[in-house]
Amino acid sequence: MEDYQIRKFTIGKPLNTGAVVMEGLVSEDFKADEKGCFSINTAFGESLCIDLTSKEISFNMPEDLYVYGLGETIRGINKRGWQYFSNNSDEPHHEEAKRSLYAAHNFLILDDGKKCFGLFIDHPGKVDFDIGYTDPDLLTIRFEDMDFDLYIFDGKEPAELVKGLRGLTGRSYIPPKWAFGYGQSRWGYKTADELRAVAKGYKELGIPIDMIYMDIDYMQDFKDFTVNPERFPDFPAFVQEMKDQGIHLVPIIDAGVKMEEGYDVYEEGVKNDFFCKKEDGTNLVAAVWPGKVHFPDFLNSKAREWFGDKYKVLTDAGIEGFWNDMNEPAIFYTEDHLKEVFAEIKNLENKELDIWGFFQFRGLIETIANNPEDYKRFYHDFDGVKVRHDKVHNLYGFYMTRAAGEAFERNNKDKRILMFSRASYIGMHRYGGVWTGDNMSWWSHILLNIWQMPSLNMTGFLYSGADTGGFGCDTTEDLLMRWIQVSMFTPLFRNHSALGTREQELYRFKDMNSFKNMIELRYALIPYIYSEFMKAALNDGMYIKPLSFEYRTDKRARETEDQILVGDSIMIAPVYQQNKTGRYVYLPEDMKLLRFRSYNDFDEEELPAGDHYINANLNEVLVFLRPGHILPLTTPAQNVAALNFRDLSYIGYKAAPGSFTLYTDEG
Ligand code: MIG
Repeated sequence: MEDYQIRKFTIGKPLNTGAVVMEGLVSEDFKADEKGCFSINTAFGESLCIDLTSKEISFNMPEDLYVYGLGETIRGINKRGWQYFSNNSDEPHHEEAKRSLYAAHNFLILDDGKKCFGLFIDHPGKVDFDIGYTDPDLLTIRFEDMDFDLYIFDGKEPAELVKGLRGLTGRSYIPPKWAFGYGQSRWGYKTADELRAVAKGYKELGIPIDMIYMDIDYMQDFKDFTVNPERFPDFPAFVQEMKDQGIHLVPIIDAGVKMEEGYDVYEEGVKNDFFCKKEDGTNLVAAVWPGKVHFPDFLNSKAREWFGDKYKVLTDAGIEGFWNDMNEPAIFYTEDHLKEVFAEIKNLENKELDIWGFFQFRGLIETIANNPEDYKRFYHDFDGVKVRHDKVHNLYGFYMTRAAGEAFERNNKDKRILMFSRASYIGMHRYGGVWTGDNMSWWSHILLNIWQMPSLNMTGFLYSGADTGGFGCDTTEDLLMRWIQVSMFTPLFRNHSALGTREQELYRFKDMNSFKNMIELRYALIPYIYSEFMKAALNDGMYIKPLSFEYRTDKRARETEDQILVGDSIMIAPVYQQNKTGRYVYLPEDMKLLRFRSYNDFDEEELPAGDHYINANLNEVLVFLRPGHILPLTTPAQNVAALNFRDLSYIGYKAAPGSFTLYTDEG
């Protein structure tokens, strides 16, 4: 008997998105009144109203209600007080004014500290979550089409509702063990020699590293599944050379396929009708990195199988991990819209541009990328059903990653392959993780990273992390150090930055010794991190939790969103502001402070529950051990494969021996 119950309500005629794997759930009967409304009973009474006429779901939020969920979004852990759109967007400005990022994670938990329920809306189009934006006390969920499956989760605790979602949508993706190591990435590495130099930079200092990422410049003219032969003369040999140093190369794959005669992926796709089509049946012509592209129709299972098998080109060369990018899909422009824009510009050419003309003119150029109208110009063959893209927009990244995941199951049976994606939808968590996209080297984005992690964990995306050090803008040494002190606890730990920004490989900075200490500490913690991650994955739990999930009735704990629980044993309280050598920390119970300077240099101090100002110099990380718990540590090594998972040392706090269960496997 599970600790949760799930009820299903089918509204209209929803498409099967593939999010749900649980079988045998039948929709409950409901009867709408003459106005087209009906209500669903929840822990809060007959409280959830479905209005089929105005196409919305509403719920009156009591004053002390917390709203969790939505996975990868902006703003805090409690989502109350803003409006969020599930509308996967290539959005490089992760500002609090925005409404969408790259993902659609339509899961909410409503909790007043005593009772709770959860809901998952399985709808692949745009969904508007107005969580006290229009009316501070009202949750309103709006749709363009009233075709969706609504799942209600009943349980006593938020964690049970999370479990329910996983029971419904399947177990979380598990990466290879080496994917818990540290990775260096940068948009701009072009040649094998440049990648060798990165490896050397780390090796010379003895800083552990498991991965170096290959961004779009490894390809020949940005063509998927090609490797530039001049820059990588013998690619398989190079992959092996890196592996001999304990480093995995992880290439990027983009959604768009370059249109070019003689390019096999293009030609096969055209021949077999595997690309997305316009109303008139011709292939949509869009533009992304390679210039003009077609978009593979990942929603068509035959196209999916074909595209998935292409990853073999790289796995045959020894590659064991990938990141899928631009799969919202991002569109620089479509050929059709560009024509319209040029025609309108011609029109304006001989006119005097008054202020409105000027805005119109500027708007023409500004809106060519990711234009909402462009997403209505093409169609999918969703296994026999023709659907306009915007109706299933949020599935595209999921199905691209599914293509890869299903192919790995076929072609790389007994092996785990690293896979994470930019765009996602619930259900994709079975096939890969996510990274949180193009953040900035801003202090506020460290905090955003802290907020996103528990929310992503709620929606099943356990293997996740942010571009450490910040993607856009110039980083600084202190920002990178503080960010590492957060990312060293996230399963995906990758330093990544954009072309044209300050280089941020660790060996470029002054206090390399502290960087080395931090990375070594990560490696010393990997037996713990891996153990806690695996337990969360196998038990449908969470690896990173908000304090409120554990200390549910403690109002202060609920409102503390800049401290998070990592696994069962520890809480972290990162410093995320510049020029600070400490911070206030709220302890919901007595805890033992571990102030780490390195894996073997740390202070221990027992602290009573309550508020404390805790010092933390730039080279110090604050970890709080919970009573009755144990933190295992190993001796760091140059990569995960060389780590000792057996001879561990243990730090305990009021814990009996045996209060920690270590999980390990061959990875
Ligand atoms: O339009 O491949 O989010 O991580 O470095 C930019 C280049 C395309 C966006 C990804 C980023 C990556 C970049 N890509």
